[in-house]
Amino acid sequence: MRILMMVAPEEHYMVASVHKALDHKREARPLLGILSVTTYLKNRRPDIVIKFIDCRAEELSFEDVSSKVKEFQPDLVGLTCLTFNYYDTLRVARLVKSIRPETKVCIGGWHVTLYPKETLSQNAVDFVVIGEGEKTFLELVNALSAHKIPNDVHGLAYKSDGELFVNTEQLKEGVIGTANFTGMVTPIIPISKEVDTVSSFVTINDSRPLDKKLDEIDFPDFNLVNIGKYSHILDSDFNITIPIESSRGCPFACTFCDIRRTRFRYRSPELIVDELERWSKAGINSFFFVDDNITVNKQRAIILFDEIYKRNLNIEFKVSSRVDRLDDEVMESMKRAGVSRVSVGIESSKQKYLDYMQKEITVEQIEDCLARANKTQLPVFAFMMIGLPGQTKEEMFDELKFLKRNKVDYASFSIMTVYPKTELHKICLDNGDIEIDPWQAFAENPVPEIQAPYVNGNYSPEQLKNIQLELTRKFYFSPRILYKRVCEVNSLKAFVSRAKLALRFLGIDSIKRKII
Ligand code: B12
Ligand code: SF4
Repeated sequence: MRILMMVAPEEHYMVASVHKALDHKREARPLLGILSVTTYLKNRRPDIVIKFIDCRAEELSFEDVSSKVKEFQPDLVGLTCLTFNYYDTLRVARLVKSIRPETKVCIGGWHVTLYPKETLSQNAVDFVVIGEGEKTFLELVNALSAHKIPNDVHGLAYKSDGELFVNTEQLKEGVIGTANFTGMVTPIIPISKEVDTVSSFVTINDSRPLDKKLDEIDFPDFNLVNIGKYSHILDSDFNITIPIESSRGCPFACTFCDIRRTRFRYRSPELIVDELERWSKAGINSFFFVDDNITVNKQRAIILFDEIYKRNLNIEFKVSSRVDRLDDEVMESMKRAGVSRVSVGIESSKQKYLDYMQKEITVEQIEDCLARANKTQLPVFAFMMIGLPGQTKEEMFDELKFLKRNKVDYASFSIMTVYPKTELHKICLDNGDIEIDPWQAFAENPVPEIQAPYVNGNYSPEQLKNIQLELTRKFYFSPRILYKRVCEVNSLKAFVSRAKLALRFLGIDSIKRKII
């Protein structure tokens, strides 16, 4: 059996919470989800020929995909999909089928987890993996290579003889809190031009509990990708940064977030540090923890950071947390271990907006946390939110003063965006802020360009994006921040990249492109 795992080329870029000039190519990280699924499979089925291509990082086009498929002749293609690359992912699926109709196509990732039925309604898709994919994909491959119908593979949705089956392994386990499956056999109505004309049915099997610990899941094998192709615009020396996952899930309730109220599970600290040590011995000393909230369990986090410190690895790494999970003890252990940046969702300096988002924190807690981070000399990246319901331009600009007053080192200003099937999405549909659900329409009938819905009410999407750009420029071009960033530049490569970023922020590179 020959399996091709792929990240689709990025041709259509959906504008969500970040202006294109700020977001596009700002951050190229190896995608842990599909890498993790591939590694898990590779380690258990060495008999299978597996190829991995990240078209985004390799800057491959759809024509390149065609050649690769013709050359490799895969029996199964695995694709990863967020809502933002659904359109391009489906294009790859259709391309594969047009070249080799007998090849099976399986898609996993957040978007299809939220919309399995709609995704399977597309002709070119044979299987959808719902939620975490390592075990489900292995079982699917085992079934296919044994020529069996994968009807006992939990977490899998598929078409078979014109029928559509959904095995909802993880739906009831809180991986996606918005699941509304009932356990009954439910006919679904054809929904788009792409839909199969045969009648389709959904079958739901019993759910299977998620593993409490993540230790059974192998760390992704980065030898599958060309690691030199990835970088982050804010990485100080533009050395290779490896993403690493120490936990999954977050019990908090922020309404805009998909991870809201999902069960927190983690890897053993020793195994995580073994992995860091392995990479540091190979010459890599920069890491980015993708955990939604690494300090959900403070004791576990301290054990992890202390273990890193004890092993004297001489590494630096970035983490994400919440202001209410960062007490002095946690911050000191972070600092000792080598945390170079801690990202926190501050979102707003106004209590009414924090409450609206159900952040469950107060402005006082934020200020206290920032003061202590300063004392510990722990650089903070503040995730700020603008475009909140009814928020005025003045209020948005007030956030700059707040960040300056609290000596914040890095910040981004996302426009509040209603992401699919989040609590915010539900609220907006219930109270009529959104009359026709754009995400449902997109899931059923994806179009190349779509503007994700905003909630502000005072300003148009264009105006909000301009405010966002202005805020970002004002923040990063303030003398205080400029000085800090210049001090960080320690190589020519870093200087050139920073200069390019600065030009992009100022809109100068787009003017140059227009002239050319
Ligand atoms: C790190 C991260 C980023 C990084 C890297 C992106 C990346 N895709 O890794 C950066 C900072 C660049 C980023 C950017 C954005 N992100 Co982001 N990000 C994350 C985060 C925190 C972790 C991703 C991760 O590595 N998870 C760990 C891996 C192991 O899990 P996984 O990716 O889900 O993969 C598992 C399954 O999905 C499945 N699976 C995945 N692919 C495949 C493929 C196959 C074949 C199979 C079988 C299974 C399978 O199996 C995997 C293993 O169990 C997630 C939240 C989260 N916890 O997932 C948000 C998340 C994915 N991001 C999100 C959003 C909204 C964004 C942005 C739009 C934000 C913005 N500023 O505009 C941009 C979009 C960028 C883009 N153009 O795609 C949303 C996505 C919602 C959606 N409907 O698609 C999430 C879920 C967070 C949220 N807001 O709720 N993000
Ligand atoms: S704390 Fe972070 S990960 Fe948890 S629900 Fe809020 S935004 Fe999502």
